[in-house]
Amino acid sequence: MADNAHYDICVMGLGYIGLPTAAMLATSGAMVLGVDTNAAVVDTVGRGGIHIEEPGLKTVVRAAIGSGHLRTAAAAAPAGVFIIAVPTPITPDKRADMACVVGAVEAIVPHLRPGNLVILESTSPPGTCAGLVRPILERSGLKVGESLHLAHCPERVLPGRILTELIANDRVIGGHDRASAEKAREVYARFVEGEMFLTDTTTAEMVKIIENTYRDVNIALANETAVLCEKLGIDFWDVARFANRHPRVQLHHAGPGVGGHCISVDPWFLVERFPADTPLIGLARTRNDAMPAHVVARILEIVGDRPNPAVAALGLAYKGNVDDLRESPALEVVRLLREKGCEVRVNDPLVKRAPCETLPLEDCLKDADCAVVLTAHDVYAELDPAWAGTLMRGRNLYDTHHLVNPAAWRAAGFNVTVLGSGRSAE
Ligand code: SAJ
Repeated sequence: MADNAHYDICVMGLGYIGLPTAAMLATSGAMVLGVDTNAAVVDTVGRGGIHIEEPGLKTVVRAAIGSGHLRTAAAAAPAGVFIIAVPTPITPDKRADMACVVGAVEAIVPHLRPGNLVILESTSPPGTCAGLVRPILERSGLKVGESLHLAHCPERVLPGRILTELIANDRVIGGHDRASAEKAREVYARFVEGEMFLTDTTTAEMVKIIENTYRDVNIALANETAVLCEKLGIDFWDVARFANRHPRVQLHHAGPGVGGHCISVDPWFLVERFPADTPLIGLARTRNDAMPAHVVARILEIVGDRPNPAVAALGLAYKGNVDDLRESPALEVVRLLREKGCEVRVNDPLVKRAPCETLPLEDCLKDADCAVVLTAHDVYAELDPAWAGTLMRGRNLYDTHHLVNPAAWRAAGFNVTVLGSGRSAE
């Protein structure tokens, strides 16, 4: 197929969602064009490589490229279906930054033909399809609901399990009209084994945002409970374990804060639009954003009055076993520690491009007064306390994820502090 030929599906954005989706569609037999504004991504993927870490992704992409069903390009081309999977970050003043969505929609307008279907996958504030996407699409002269179909089908996959969840998870498909929703369902039926629920675009947009807001509010409750348990001299992890034996209670995990490009971002889309009606959602965000400062205060207590204490920061990624740094609370902890005069050495074996220097584990731990588990990577759960003890100056471990086995570390002579636990060492 020549590069300007007609594709079945054109996927705009080859990131965490667009790339696996494009590869799955190509695997199902569709002719897919993957488009990205980053030339390096176009090149890497075009050669069958990947630019993000995700279990199983490399195999699927390599096969899709090898079969000729997936091609990449820097610009859109005519296709039957356009899927937009570009980022929707927040601006520093906590507003949805829709520039990438607008750019992607504008880029497909010249290629639109009667009967085309446009699917927005990017997480977007409720009303985006109707109020932002539709007017841009109609610059083509086509009318949504008549000669053009429009749907919102938010992704719901968990980084680290993307390929499995892409296939297994249920999908909510919001159509501008019934025909749009049904056409979109046909596209996802190529690889989705979960159930598909059809609705309107604004409902689908709200469903996605509220899923992540539900998590954020519940994590805020867990974090607040953890702080209370520290003050009460009891253990949050016991409280959560026992409370969760109640059939209708599911207390989330406390931790150093909420990261990632989803849960810590999406609730702001509601607060921005309805500030007077979202006191709970806004407060939950503030509660979670306050956790890095709480962690830093605890570290300063642990190292006491030692001048310029050396802290080994174990982990930078926003959650365990991923390489993603976006909105990571670990970055904020490191920044605040440095601001307080600590000498911070950082380790993260998964992160390839960090905004600060990262060191091998041995160099990170060497002469540290306190080691802090900031990301729940498996490698830290398996860390040998005896070995760490031979390297460090002080025998202090602060675990912000309840990850390590405290008994093993205490047996190796460590003073172990766990976030949420107000118990003194047993
Ligand atoms: N976290 C806690 N306590 C918890 C759970 C998570 O502190 O009990 C923290 C994590 O450490 C991390 C952050 O929250 O910093 C988010 O991690 P996560 O694994 O819960 O979620 P994400 O951001 O990786 O992916 C979420 C998922 N949404 C839901 O579970 C409702 C995923 O299904 C979405 O597709 C994704 O957001 C997205 O793209 O919106």
